[in-house]
Amino acid sequence: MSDKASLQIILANPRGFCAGVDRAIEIVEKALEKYGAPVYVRHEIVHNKFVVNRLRDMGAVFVDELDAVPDGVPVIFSAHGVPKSVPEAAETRKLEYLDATCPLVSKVHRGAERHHADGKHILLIGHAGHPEVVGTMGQLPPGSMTLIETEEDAETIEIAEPENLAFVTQTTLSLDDTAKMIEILQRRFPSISVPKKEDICYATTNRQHAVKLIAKKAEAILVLGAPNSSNSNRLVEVAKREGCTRSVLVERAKDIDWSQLEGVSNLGITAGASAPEILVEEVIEACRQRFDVSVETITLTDENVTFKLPKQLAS
Ligand code: 10D
Ligand code: SF4
Repeated sequence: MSDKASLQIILANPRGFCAGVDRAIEIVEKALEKYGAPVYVRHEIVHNKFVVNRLRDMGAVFVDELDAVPDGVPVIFSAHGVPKSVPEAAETRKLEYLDATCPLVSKVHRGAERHHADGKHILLIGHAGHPEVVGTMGQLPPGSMTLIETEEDAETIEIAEPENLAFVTQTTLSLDDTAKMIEILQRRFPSISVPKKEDICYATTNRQHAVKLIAKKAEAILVLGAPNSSNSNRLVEVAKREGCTRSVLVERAKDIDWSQLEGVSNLGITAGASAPEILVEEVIEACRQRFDVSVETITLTDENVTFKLPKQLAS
């Protein structure tokens, strides 16, 4: 008989890497093989220090802006997307660049361009300052888009030509919050163009639905993810709102405040789209050191999405 307390771990499935993150990381790895180190990457390729440090050890150099990339070396744009001015500047400097923007983010960019070509003003639902929002805004001339961050923004925004309006969203938002904002916009601007399917991606959608399932059973939830990862933060919020108030974001096992788990016998675990599975395994191992652990997985759905590599790297 073990003298450790028992702990039932409930794993959410799907969790962790999405197809856009897999592709972005593979682009850096393949670029290092093709060109040799150093390969420059503008912004964290995905919002996870573990991923970034591993690629840095392989020869990737991470910089905030293109200005920091020396002439003559290849540069990769992160999965979150970039304003049009960035590839334009790379072309002017004759830099070889690879675009690791997730195809589902690029799809939002093209949607915004279509609305603009149709003469519409665009509302972008998203979080100010997030690189995806900066990238999406930067697809069009200044003034073409207005950012909506909250329900209050949706209630109060004044639009010059309300009959000529469309919206797009960041891909990693809370499904529930976004639905509320869209409802307000549709009430206030009945002729707003509504897409067939909103822009929140399949991975964000599945991870939020899956964390809701484990939140029903777990007394506490650990969400593996980085503080600057939008989709990971949304998982914590969703879990809390579903009733699991002891839900926290952790970057790695060493960040767990074990005192917060005192008395917990059912612990949910999930991971944001940029958090590698090895970090989930590390947390389970850390739990095994302290508890008599059993592991159960709750599956919402199995994902089978993959994206092609850019043509420069396709073998
Ligand atoms: O902050 P975030 O959720 O947008 O990005 P992260 O790198 O954490 O996850 C991947 C999601 C991307 C690239 C946006 F679609
Ligand atoms: Fe693409 Fe969605 Fe993953 Fe973002 S979270 S990289 S949009 S699949």
